[in-house]
Amino acid sequence: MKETRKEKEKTVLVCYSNRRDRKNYHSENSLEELKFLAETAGAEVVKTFYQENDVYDARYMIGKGKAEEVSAYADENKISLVIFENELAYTQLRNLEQKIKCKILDKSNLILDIFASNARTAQAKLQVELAQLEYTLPRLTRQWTHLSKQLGGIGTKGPGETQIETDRRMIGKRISLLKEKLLKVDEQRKTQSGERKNFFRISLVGYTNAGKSTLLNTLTNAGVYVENKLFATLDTSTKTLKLNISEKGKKVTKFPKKVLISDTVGFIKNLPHDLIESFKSTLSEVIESDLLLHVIDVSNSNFPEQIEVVRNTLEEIGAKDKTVINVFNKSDMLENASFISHLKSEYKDSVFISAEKGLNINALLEKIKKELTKGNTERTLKLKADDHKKVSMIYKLAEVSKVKYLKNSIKVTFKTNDKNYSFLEKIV
Ligand SMILES: Nc1nc2c(ncn2[C@@H]2O[C@H](COP(=O)(O)OP(=O)(O)OP(=O)(O)O)[C@@H](O)[C@H]2O)c(=O)[nH]1
Ligand SMILES: [Mg+2]
Repeated sequence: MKETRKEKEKTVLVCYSNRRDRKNYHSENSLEELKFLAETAGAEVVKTFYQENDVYDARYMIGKGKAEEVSAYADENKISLVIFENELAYTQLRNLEQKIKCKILDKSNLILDIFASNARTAQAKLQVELAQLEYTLPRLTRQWTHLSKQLGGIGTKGPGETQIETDRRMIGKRISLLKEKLLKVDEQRKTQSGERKNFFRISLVGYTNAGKSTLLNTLTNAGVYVENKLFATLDTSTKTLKLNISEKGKKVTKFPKKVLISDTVGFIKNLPHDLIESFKSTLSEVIESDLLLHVIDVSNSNFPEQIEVVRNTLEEIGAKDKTVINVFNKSDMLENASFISHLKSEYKDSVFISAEKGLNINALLEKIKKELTKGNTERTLKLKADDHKKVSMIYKLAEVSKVKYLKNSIKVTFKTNDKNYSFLEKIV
């Protein structure tokens, strides 16, 4: 169940940016995203502080003067939460907490908090708890955590509530237990996905809020949860994609092979590494896919950077070499047609759609079909005369053109790719 918070926490956002330091360079666009994240978590953002400076302050991240300014503002305006775009080191956090008398979180804490309230299945809950504990362990001694039972709200859910007074050893034990449990869940998943091995598998990947779930619904009537919030989806849902769609006046190509399509968790810039690690089993669907649809929110002015983030995250999870179709979504929001043709020349293998309005979906399906039949060549197999089961297997995995019943055998001619052919060859 989603937690409903009665009163929104009055929140201030802080971002330090340094043009000379790649790790700490943040454009003002990052603040827009941080605001969206904070609001997704249920915060009311009342002010943002953006500081661009070439001198990095080891004690406070932002300069001492700026920290005092934030502190004074927080006092005057009864602010209960300050969120930093930058990842805070333990000493910076401690120094800031001495100056600013309210809860202080960084972006990773915030993302973990959103994951904690959006986790629905047992697996997602285990994964989030593990990531939270791994993140909390080296940062255990923060001052406000002693008060967090009374304070409640953003950043205090999950292990924060129950484990504050317990020592590192207890957390360490819990981490091992969670890892064991996840391993079991993963084993079950492997058995299930073993059964799916013979299907053509597609995964929807992309930046959070790009429209992945909306596209799954449009393609399959899946009825999955769609929301204008970040990280609405944390679990993988897999549906069958029907491609044998007849179009007026056109020859209908039959796709006997079953196609599965999965929606999964979105990515974001600086997604905490602990989260990626613990979500590996959810993300393994992506790794095992034959084709990725990279859904891009083309209405977001920041989409080129988002594309990079997604590509880098795919590389991090080991899905770098997958075949990808770039699906530029929300193109109903674009008014400039020349912009689309410019993008088409810049991004190869792309298609412009609106998942919500159902625009240009056929063009996307055509691209999928092309991938599906890529490498299909004609082949022949000879089976035993009574081996009808294997014949039906060939029908499942290939486009059969001829079946000849000979005296002691059946000769089947069909079109399929190398992967399916070697599988069929093995079972025959
Ligand atoms: N204008 C427009 N809005 C869209 C389109 N597709 C999706 N949206 C909206 O974008 C928001 C996010 O859609 P989702 O499908 O939940 O996005 P997602 O990629 O699954 O997001 P997460 O699961 O949170 O990572 C929702 O408010 C959708 O209604 C589109 O083609 N056009
Ligand atoms: Mg979604």
